[in-house]
Amino acid sequence: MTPKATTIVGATSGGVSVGTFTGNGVLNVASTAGFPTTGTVSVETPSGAVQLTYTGLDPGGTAFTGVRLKSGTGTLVLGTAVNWSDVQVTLPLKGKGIHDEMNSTTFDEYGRMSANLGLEAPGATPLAQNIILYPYVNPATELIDATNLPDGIQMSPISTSTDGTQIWKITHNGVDTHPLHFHLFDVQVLNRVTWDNIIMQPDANELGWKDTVRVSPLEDTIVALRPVIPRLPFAIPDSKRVLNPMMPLHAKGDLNSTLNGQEAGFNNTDVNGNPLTTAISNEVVNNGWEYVYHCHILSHEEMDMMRPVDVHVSWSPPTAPTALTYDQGTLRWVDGTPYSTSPAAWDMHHSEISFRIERAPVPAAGDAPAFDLVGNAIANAQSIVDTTADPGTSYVYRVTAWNEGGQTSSNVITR
Ligand SMILES: [Cu+2]
Repeated sequence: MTPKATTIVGATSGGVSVGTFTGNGVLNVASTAGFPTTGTVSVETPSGAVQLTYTGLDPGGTAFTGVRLKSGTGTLVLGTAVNWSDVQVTLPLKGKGIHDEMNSTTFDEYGRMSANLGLEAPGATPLAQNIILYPYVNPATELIDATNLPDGIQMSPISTSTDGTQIWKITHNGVDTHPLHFHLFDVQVLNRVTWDNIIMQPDANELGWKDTVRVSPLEDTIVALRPVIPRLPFAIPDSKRVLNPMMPLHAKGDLNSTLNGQEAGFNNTDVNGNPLTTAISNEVVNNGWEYVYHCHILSHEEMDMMRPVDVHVSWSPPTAPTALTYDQGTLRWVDGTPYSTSPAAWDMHHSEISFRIERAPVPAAGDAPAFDLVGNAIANAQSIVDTTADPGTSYVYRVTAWNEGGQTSSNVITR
C-alpha cells in the first residue's frame, strides 16, 4: 500500500526549479505559472549563482523567454520571490515508529527499559497499529540520497520534490515522551496528529529548524527533514562495516528451527511487517556517511533506541598530485585540490582522504616498479620525510591520492 502524501502550500521564497539550460544563449521557459510579476531569477551554475532580474511578467500567462545567459550548464531556479501562494510541492510521508512498552520491547535483567525505533507499516490505522521495531544493527531504513544536492549551508524553504527533503511521520505506540535527536540534518515540526485525529500546531518554541524534537505517545509527530551537505576541504571515507560488529561475519538466525531467527541480533521482518523468508546475514555493508537519529535520553539511546541515517554523497577519483620531487629525504608534491582559505573553493568530491606514499627499488629496464606503501600523508599535505629508506638503495617513488571514488598517482621519480 502506498503511503499517504502530504502537500506543502505557500513556500515563501527561493529554489523552485523551472528548467535547465546549456551553453550560451537565450533561455525559454514554457510556463510562468507561479511566477511573481516582479522578482529575481538566480541561475545556478557549477561555479555559483548568477542573479538576473525581470519585471512585467504575467503570472500563468505568456511564456518566459529571452533571459540571456553568459555561459555554463545548470538549472534555472527562482530566487527571491514576493508571492508564492500558488506553489505546491507534494512529498511522500515516510512512516517511522516508536514503541516503549514491554509487549513489544523488553526490560533487561537490571530492569532497564529497551525502547526502540523502527517503521510504521504502510496503511496502519489507529485501530490496527503496526510498528516494526528494529535494533541498530538491522540494515538501514533511513536513506538520504545526497548525490545531487548542493554543498554548503543553504537553509532555503522546502521548494521542490527533488531537493532532498523528506517528511517523516513518527507514530508512537507507548507511554513516555521521547526527545528525538537528529544528527547532521535539522528538522522542522509541521504538526502533530493524535490517534483520535486531533491536529495540533507546533508550540511557539518549536518553530524553525531544530535538532531535537519531542515525540509523545499515541500521536503522530510529523517533521520535515532537509538534508544539508557540508562543504569540506577534504574527502572523508564512507562507513563500511559489518551490520552487527558483536557477531561473526556471515552470522544469521535460523528461520527453520525452533529458535526465533533473531540469534544473530537481527529482526527478520521486512518494512511491510512481514517475516523475511531469508534471514539477514551479517555482512559488510556501505552506510555512506553514517549518521544517526536517536532518543536523547541517555539510558534509552544506550539501550538501542537509535537507528542509522545513511547519506550517500557522490565521489569521483581525486585530482592527481603533480610535480613530485625528492630532496635529501623529503618528498614534495603539488596537491591537486589544495586547501584554500575560501570555503567556496573547496571541492570535497574531488579531494583526497589522504595520500599514500609508495616506494619501490629501481626495477630492471622494462619492468614495472613493485611499489610498497611506506607512509601516509593527511589530506592537503604537500610534503613528507621518508625516514625508512636504505641509504644504499636506489628507489622510485610516487604519491597516490585516494578517496571513495578511486585513486590517482603523481609522476614517478627516481632517487
Ligand atoms: Cu527515550
